[in-house]
Amino acid sequence: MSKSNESTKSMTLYHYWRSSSSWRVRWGLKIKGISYHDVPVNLLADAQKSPDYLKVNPVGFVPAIEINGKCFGESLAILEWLEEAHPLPALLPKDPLERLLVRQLMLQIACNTQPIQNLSVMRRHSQDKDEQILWARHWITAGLAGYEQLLRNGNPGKFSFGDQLTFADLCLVPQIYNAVRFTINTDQWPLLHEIGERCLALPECRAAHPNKQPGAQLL
Ligand SMILES: N[C@@H](CCC(=O)N[C@@H](CS)C(=O)NCC(=O)O)C(=O)O
Repeated sequence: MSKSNESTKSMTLYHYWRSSSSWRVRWGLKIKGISYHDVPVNLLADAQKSPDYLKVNPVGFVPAIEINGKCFGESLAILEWLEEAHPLPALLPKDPLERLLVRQLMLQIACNTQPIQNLSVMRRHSQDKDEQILWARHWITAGLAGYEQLLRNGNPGKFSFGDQLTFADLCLVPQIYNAVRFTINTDQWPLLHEIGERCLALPECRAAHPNKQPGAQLL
């Protein structure tokens, strides 16, 4: 692998406007001030499983990023690369135990919540739309309730970790958006709800918002 802090000559982000994993990466890129070319991948048309897209990401998920001609998937791996290659502004605290706490929050969303409610899992669970919605609501509710408890036990401030915006918030806000899509009332979790509102006021978060993306259909 080449030096992590090499200048990034060209970057292309393959993403879907309403994908929460895509929003994490868009937001991270905007915080770090990195511009990229957009390639929208329409999940509703199953474009993520097309032969052309599978050459970009063989596991058939968005997002994926092409950096200097090489393609990579997995939103958290991309964010970790971003932090190493472009350290400022920092999205992780310095202290290892504090990093552990932030990563625990991040993974509560990215491992324990989002994967169970993504499109392919919902479709595999049931072909019936109402069943799919019940399934998604169940797992999002469990995931966010857990996040709220982790916040209570942790160190919440303006954001999920004190007053520093971190990877945890980059995962939380898109998941809140998904919760709202599935008509879950997020003010039952006051800490994460307020953090989410605060994040949505940040320009980089808004610029990465689904409605601002190419291919967005305002429903
Ligand atoms: N672990 C992957 C998950 C990516 C993922 O689940 N992406 C969703 C959209 S948020 C997707 O591509 N779904 C398509 C499908 O389920 O077929 C990551 O973090 O990048």
